[in-house]
Amino acid sequence: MSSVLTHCPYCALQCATTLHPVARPGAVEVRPAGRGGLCRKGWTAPDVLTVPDRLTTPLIRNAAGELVETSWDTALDFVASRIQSLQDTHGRDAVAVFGGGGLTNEKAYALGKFARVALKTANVDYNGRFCMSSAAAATNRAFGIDRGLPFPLADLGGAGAILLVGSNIAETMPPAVAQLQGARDAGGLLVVDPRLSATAGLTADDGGIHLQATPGTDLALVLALTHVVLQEGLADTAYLAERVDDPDLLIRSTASWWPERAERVTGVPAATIRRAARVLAAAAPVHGGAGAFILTGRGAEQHSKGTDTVTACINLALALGLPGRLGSGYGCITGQGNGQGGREHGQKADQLPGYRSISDPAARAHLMRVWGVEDLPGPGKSAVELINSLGQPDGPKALMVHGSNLLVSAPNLASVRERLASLELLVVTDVVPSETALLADVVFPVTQWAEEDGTMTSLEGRVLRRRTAVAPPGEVRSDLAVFAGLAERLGSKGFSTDPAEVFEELRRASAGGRADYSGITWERLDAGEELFWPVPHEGHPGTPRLFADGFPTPDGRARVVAVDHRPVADDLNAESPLYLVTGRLLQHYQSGAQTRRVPELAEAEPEVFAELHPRVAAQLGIGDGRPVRLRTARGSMVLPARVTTDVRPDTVFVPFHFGGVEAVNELTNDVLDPVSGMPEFKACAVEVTAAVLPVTGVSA
Ligand SMILES: Nc1nc2c(c(=O)[nH]1)N[C@H]1C(S)=C(S)[C@@H](COP(=O)(O)OP(=O)(O)OC[C@H]3O[C@@H](n4cnc5c(=O)[nH]c(N)nc54)[C@H](O)[C@@H]3O)O[C@H]1N2
Ligand SMILES: Nc1nc2c(c(=O)[nH]1)N[C@H]1C(S)=C(S)[C@@H](COP(=O)(O)OP(=O)(O)OC[C@H]3O[C@@H](n4cnc5c(=O)[nH]c(N)nc54)[C@H](O)[C@@H]3O)O[C@H]1N2
Ligand code: SF4
Ligand SMILES: [Mo]
Repeated sequence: MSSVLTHCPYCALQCATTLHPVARPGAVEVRPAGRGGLCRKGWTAPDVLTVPDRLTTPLIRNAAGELVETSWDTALDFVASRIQSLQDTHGRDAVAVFGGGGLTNEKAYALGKFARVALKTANVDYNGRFCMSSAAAATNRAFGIDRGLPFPLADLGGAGAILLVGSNIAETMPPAVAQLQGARDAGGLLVVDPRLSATAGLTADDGGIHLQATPGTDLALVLALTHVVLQEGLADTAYLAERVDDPDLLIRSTASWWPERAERVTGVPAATIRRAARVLAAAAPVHGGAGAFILTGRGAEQHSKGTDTVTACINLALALGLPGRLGSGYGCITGQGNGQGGREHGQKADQLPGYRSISDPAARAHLMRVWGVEDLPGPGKSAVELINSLGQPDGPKALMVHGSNLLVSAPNLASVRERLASLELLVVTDVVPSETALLADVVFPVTQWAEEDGTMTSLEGRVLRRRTAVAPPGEVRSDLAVFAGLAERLGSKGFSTDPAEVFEELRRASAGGRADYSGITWERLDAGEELFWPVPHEGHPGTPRLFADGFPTPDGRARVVAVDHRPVADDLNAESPLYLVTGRLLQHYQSGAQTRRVPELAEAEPEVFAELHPRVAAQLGIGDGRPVRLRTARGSMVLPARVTTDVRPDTVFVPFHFGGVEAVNELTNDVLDPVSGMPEFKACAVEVTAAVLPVTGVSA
């Protein structure tokens, strides 16, 4: 076998790799195929193909309560008959489907179609709701479209200033740090993070600015930055007059956020706020600068006000005249491998393929034609609402999970556990026995990246080919086989197990939609064409940059939405005087289901820990490595302290990649952003005490 050109399985950067054959069955060797190289996760990704506990046959729970091996036919027959009887008794919506942003476009599309056409249920949503949904909601309402980066990533390289709000790309997308170099050289890297993250650390040598704001106060900070821009006459008034619907609203909504007021809320000195605003403005095209970008990550977005915080960032970008200008703009740094494509083709509760709205009669009519059906369900519940409804009197009695490890990554796990336990049927499709799979009644084993063909859409809206390099082990099949096998048994036709066929159907389904893939073919991609959606016909070159000639809103202007600061929902109180903040480590990916199984990564970061400031450690009378107990309104856990001046004294940071008693989501708040349905993963009040227990991660 010769080498195969494909992409890394993990994050939305989708670094290009070549896979090379090795002697061991099912194994490959990886080499970088792009300019940026790979991070440690990318280098070690092949290990996941051959982990000792890889799922290789379907599993079914026997009378003794154990998961035992079974055949595909037995498992599919069982699941189909349970679905049938639950739907006969409780109605169509009694079955729910939960998808993932790591699935290929073909899998994600087939999942949404399976839910709407074969199950005829409204209850479908996915883990992207935990990820970039607040940015999606904000960009949809401001620009009329949601493509994470509406420009190629490489455009960042030429910028004179980049404001990163709650993004730690030095750990979460290491090869992308190269794109910050221009801004760093110009002293224009501005990072908002309550921690001196690896990314915030980059500002130190280069004259950039780390704005170490109190958790949950980005909205106030960005309102103040915008205030300074407007008050100091730094705004792009011609742009505002031409391209923005209501410039006065922008001025009114930021008028009361003078920097001294923001300093009291955020802890960032007023002088620093003024300096940051001036650095950013100086790089804007209106002042003849090299270009300026504002980028948001999960630190800004995973809050009950995440949509409004992103809106404030967009308003600041509009004030400076950035969106739609070559070499400038606003973007959201999408996270999951197919976080972008996964949100375009119908896994989302309110959405049909091509980023169409399920409530739009014309969109519904189009999909009914493509799918050959007479009716479609309406919008369903967003992820956390869906989870909270499981097993309730009016809620779903069965859940199918594809590509998410909810028992680690969903907020307020005590509640998630209770809801999953109340189900009559839990079906999990995965590549490894994740924490969630181990709870299932039926488990289907599926192909992963190097074992399958398909497409992924990167954070910049570029569609990429995933290619097969090795045969999957044992009885492993694609998620497509689960959908097709069940659809057939439920009496639905038109579900292919061939990803190339599914993509052809996706092209037709997306045609005319906002995310139009109809002009993309695997042949074009295989010929090396760089295609950014929309690509409305086969002769179309694709759309690397959006908004050059206007915004896809009714009048072509960007919408200003007035927003204001509000505190985190579960704010500090006498008993819980610190903020608990969660996030990522370089070595682990998401729930850790994959990376905790890679020896090199597991050795580098073997267990959960809590970063605490030395002042907090001194108050507790503890040293580095000693156990502390964290307690929030939802739960408590014991874990070792990592004492560091990198966190604010009012902040405790815990990574979320660990399961069981090490899962920080036992403590997080499942309160939602009212617009996006995003839970408040990033901040809640926590009580920290010295623990007397040994560090075994005991939860109580
Ligand atoms: N190594 C690694 N890389 C990944 C992933 C992974 O799991 N591991 N996952 C991928 C995915 S799906 C995603 S979504 C991306 C996420 O990528 P990022 O958004 O970069 O990741 P996080 O670590 O969740 O959050 C970023 C930063 O937000 C800070 N933060 C916490 N609270 C606040 C706040 O209130 N305000 C501000 N301004 N900052 C705050 C944290 O200290 C953290 O440094 O990464 C992708 N890449
Ligand atoms: N506290 C806290 N919690 C968080 C976050 C945070 O910052 N803090 N971040 C949130 C964010 S941004 C995200 S994206 C979520 C992610 O969290 P999850 O939704 O749990 O995502 P993963 O861990 O990537 O889970 C993917 C699962 O799918 C499996 N898998 C991989 N490929 C396939 C496939 O092709 N088919 C199928 N069926 N399975 C596959 C993997 O083995 C794994 O078990 O976590 C969220 N949770
Ligand atoms: S940055 Fe993301 S895509 Fe690139 S190698 Fe690392 S995990 Fe893979
Ligand atoms: Mo994410």
